Amino acid sequence: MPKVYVALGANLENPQQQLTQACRALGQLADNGQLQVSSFYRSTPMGDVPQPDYVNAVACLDTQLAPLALLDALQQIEQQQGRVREIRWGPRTLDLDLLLYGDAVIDLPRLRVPHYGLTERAFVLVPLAELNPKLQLPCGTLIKDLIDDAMRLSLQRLTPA
Ligand code: PH2
Ligand code: MG
Ligand code: MG
Repeated sequence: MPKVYVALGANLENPQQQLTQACRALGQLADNGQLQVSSFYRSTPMGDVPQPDYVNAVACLDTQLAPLALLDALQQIEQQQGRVREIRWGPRTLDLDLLLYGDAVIDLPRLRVPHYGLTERAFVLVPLAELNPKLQLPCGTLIKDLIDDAMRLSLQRLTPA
């Protein structure tokens, strides 16, 4: 069964609580009910839209859902938590991005895996490496080799509430 990694991000309406609630919903998608979750990290917004800081994390689960069925389920959780689709890279109550689906490489109009931004984003790479220091991309690159000190310093690890 494939191990999948999902990025979580929120910057509206109590972001930490949004992530905690999303983790409960993600746990229900896991085949064995087990979900591994990284620390939560505060990060400054990427992109040009002025908006509040984000809280970001990564979760890992085993699931029998096929990639597009999983994407549907993630979008349903976003909607349950009040996600309104508006400005690209604008503020949001919850963003769930499918980062990795086992070793699969997927290039569909609705879904690209590995996620296109994965290799450049500190708020994705650092929590991924925290969950699994040996994690590799399908091409064989080690996630931890993509992380530098500036990336680590750009994030503030939050202590559990
Ligand atoms: N998500 C965005 C836009 N900018 N910045 C941070 N720090 N974290 C995010 O998750 C994020 C962002 C749109 O998905
Ligand atoms: Mg998204
Ligand atoms: Mg995103």
